[in-house]
Order: sequence, then structure tokens, then C-alpha cells
Amino acid sequence: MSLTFYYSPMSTASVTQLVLAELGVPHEAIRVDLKKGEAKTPEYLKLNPNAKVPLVVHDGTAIWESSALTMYLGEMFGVDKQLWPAPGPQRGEAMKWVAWTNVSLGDAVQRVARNLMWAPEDQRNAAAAAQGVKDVQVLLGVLDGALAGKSYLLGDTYTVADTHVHSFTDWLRHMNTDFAPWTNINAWSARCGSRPAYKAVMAAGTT
Ligand SMILES: N[C@@H](CCC(=O)N[C@@H](CS)C(=O)NCC(=O)O)C(=O)O
Repeated sequence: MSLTFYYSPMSTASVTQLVLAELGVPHEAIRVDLKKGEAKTPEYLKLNPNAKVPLVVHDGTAIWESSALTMYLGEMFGVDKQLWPAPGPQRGEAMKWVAWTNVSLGDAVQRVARNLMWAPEDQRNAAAAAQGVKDVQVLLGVLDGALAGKSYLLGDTYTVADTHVHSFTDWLRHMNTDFAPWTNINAWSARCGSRPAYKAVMAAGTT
């Protein structure tokens, strides 16, 4: 088995890095310097024509999109370890949260980030940013409600769906999102943050 993980610190690749650590998958990690254009070389573009990280090459097949990677790695390496559900409704639930994070929550968060930070100043829209902030709070309410009375997204058992969603909420905290109303999320975050794999990745300082 050969698995190569292309990443850059402080990027979406952190999600995949945490998932790989949680699953204990042996791999080679290759750091891609985005500022130096290392994701735009002809060799890299052959593997990921989107010129982005994360990228995993597993036994010669290139797989990108962090949501796909969490689901794929969970399916390949997580079922025996009870870190990903076997096929069935619980797997559907796990997939639901991973897709929701990248598509629904991701959309609102990107509207905020684009209109406050990422876009050139003359392309930013304060009203769109303000609406994005409101939408993020509505979506966090959905997550908080789903965690009521539960230790983890799927109930009593931690899965890499938790790793995925938690990594994203960590980033939201860095963006100064208001988490004060979300007591269920905060208690769940503390549980996710106490996982040995999470602590080891944070201590290594490569995320
Ligand atoms: N939808 C993709 C987004 C990946 C993405 O946006 N990666 C950024 C870093 S956070 C990137 O590699 N950007 C290339 C660059 O900045 O040159 C995923 O979820 O994997």
C-alpha cells in the first residue's frame, strides 16, 4: 500500500491531516508551498488540475476534495477501527455531516471570508459579509441542535465525521465566530479536542 498526502499548513489540508492521524494510516507527507506556486507545476497539475491541497495519491490514484477524502479514508481504513460506520443508515449520517460542512456551512463561511478578507478591497461587499455572518450562526444552530444529548455526531461513538466537522469549527473559532450561544458544540469541541491524535497533530505544529 502506498499513500502520499500533499498538504500545506494552515489550509483545508489540515482536515485530511487530522483524519489520517485519527485513522493511523501510514503515509508519506509532502509539503506544498502554495506561495511559491508548487501547486501549479505541471507535475502537480497532472495529479490535481485544481492546483489545490489537500491531495492524496493512494496506490497510484489521485483523490482530491477534503470531503471526498474524509469519506474515502473512513471507508478504507476506519470501519474496522469503528471510526467510520459500515454501509447503512449510520454511514449516510456520517456522509451527511461531512457534505454539510463543506457545502452548506462552507458556502456561508466563504461568503464571510471573501467579503471581509480574501477578495480585493474593491470587490468586497459589506452587506454580503453581514448576511454570511448571520447564516453561519443559523447553521451552527443546526449543528448545536444535532449534538443535543449526544457525545458525538452519530451518538456515543466518535467517528472521523467528528474529526472533519470539528476541524472546520476550529477554523471558525480562529475567524472569531461567536460560539457563546452554542453550548452543545462547545462541549463536543472539548471532547474532540482531547483526542490523542488531535493533540499529537497540534503539538507537531504542521497543521
Ligand atoms: N474544495 C476544496 C478546497 C481546497 C482549497 O481551497 N485549498 C486551498 C488552501 S485552503 C488551496 O490549495 N489553494 C491554492 C492556493 O492558494 O494557491 C477542498 O475541500 O479540498
